[in-house]
Amino acid sequence: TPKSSDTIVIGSKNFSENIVLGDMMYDLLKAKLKNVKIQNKPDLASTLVAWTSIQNGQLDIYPEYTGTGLVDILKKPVNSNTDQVYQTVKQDYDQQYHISWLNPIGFNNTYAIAVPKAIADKYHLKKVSDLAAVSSQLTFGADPEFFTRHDDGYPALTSKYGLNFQSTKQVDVGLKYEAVANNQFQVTDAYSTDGALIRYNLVVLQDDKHLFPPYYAAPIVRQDTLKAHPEISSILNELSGKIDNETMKQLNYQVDVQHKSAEDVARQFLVSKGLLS
Ligand code: PBE
Repeated sequence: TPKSSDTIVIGSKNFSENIVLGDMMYDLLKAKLKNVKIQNKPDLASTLVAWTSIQNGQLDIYPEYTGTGLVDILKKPVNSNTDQVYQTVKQDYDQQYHISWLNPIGFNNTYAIAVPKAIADKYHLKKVSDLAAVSSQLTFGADPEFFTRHDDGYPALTSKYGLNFQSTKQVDVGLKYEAVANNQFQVTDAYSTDGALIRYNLVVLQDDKHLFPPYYAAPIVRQDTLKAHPEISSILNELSGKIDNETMKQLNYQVDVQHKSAEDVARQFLVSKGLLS
């Protein structure tokens, strides 16, 4: 069902960081955009659901990542130049989809291939390419989206690095680290800003063949929504430059490891930065 046109709907994907960012955008717009109804739709099933929803107007805004836009949505080749990736997604979304990329928030949440420290030590793993010699003895586990992302997910990982895992396992994104800790699998796709990386003693292997592009987060907004409410740009661009990699990891840690609510973590952060009273 389409939303009513006088409501601005913010969405987020199904992991804590994206939910926290969506909550921040919701709080900021609710406080600063007067006389407009703002609705929050957190925890959508996947990138594809968020993307489909913003295209058809069920969502107005959600936090997206430059590399995801480049490779997963636009199907363009991987590029490691941060500015070029941002300029490409900004221009192509603008022209092809009438969706605007606002300014980058400041951190890069890249996919990363991770193993428990004990596994890294046992098999002498430092780089992803080190896995080639031992992958047939190991199980790879990931959230469902990683298996379906053709150019920056499992298919690309295994073909680019010549990996042939003994088996694979899919788990809910929120249960991944517990599953590694319980040895249900030994190799996984981490997100580089995951707070749980701190908690679970995992080693991130170096992406030595440059499979992954940069993934800087930014709000994306439908242009018809921006036209009706131009203040949205300046309000949401207040987040720009406020969250670096380490800060985002700490915020994720509060949600995923300390089990604080995403809403509280988002609001407390905005208040601490003077963006919300
Ligand atoms: N990421 C890295 C992905 C998942 C992990 C945050 C860039 C994304 O949501 O697009």
